[in-house]
Amino acid sequence: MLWATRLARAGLPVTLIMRNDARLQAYRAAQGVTLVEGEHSQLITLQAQTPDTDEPVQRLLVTCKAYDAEHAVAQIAGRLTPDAEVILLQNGLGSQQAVANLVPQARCIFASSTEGAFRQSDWNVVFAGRGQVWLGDTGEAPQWLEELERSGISAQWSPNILSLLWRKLALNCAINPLTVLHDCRNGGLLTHIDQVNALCAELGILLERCGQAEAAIDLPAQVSRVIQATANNFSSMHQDVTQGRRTEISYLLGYACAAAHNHQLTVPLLQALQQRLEHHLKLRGLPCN
Ligand code: KPL
Repeated sequence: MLWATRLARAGLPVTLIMRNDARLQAYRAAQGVTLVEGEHSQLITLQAQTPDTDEPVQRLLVTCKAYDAEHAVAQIAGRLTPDAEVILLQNGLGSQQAVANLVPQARCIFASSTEGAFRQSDWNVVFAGRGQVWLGDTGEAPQWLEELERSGISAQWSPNILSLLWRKLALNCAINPLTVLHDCRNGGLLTHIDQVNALCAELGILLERCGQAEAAIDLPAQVSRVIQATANNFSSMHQDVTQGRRTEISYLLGYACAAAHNHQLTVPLLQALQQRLEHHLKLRGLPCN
């Protein structure tokens, strides 16, 4: 919603693809999406449809959770034009590759964002923190990058997007599960910093083994900086668990442990963390994947 409202406000054509007909009807009743920026709020009306609409899609922005991405794209796959671009904004790793395998004819662009937003209610999004978006694949930057800038989305092309995604994954593995297990805000981890640093050391070895040595540089220092900068926030995984939602564990810790296994690397701390987290989720009746 944060992207759609800003693109539409800049005069670019945007269509929302809703999960199903019930969501489409709910959206129509709201008459648009409200974007809240500080004191200012604006109702923006966007075209909307369901996946089964018979209309070609040239550029698809996928913004759902990592575990929903493959299914969401599968519903649209038949509508993609031969020169389609699919921009993937999922957390962690694994879902992007699954989508790329599903639509090999499309240009799949991976993205990572530090922008902050939350939904105040359905169809009402609060722009909580300005940030940066990195997009990339192995090719040249597309022309439309300029359209993002024009819409107020600060975007940068990164030919090495995988390195950024690995680094973000490592950071999330070092912070998010511990905030759940210690039931604390990110800043609460300052009292468990030895545990965080030990995880960073293991993650650094894993990154190097996976050919991502650059993503391992100064990892403990960066993790520490992020903990301090977001000390008052609850991590996304902590929020998922408190609100009884499925977490993205398979695309974070699960992905890291599987990568270690594929490289015959033992990661006892990450494995123990994954087991403790799975146990914690099971006790709360939440899925472990
Ligand atoms: O990305 C985050 C998350 O919560 O998923 C951090 C950076 C840890 C901030 O909370």
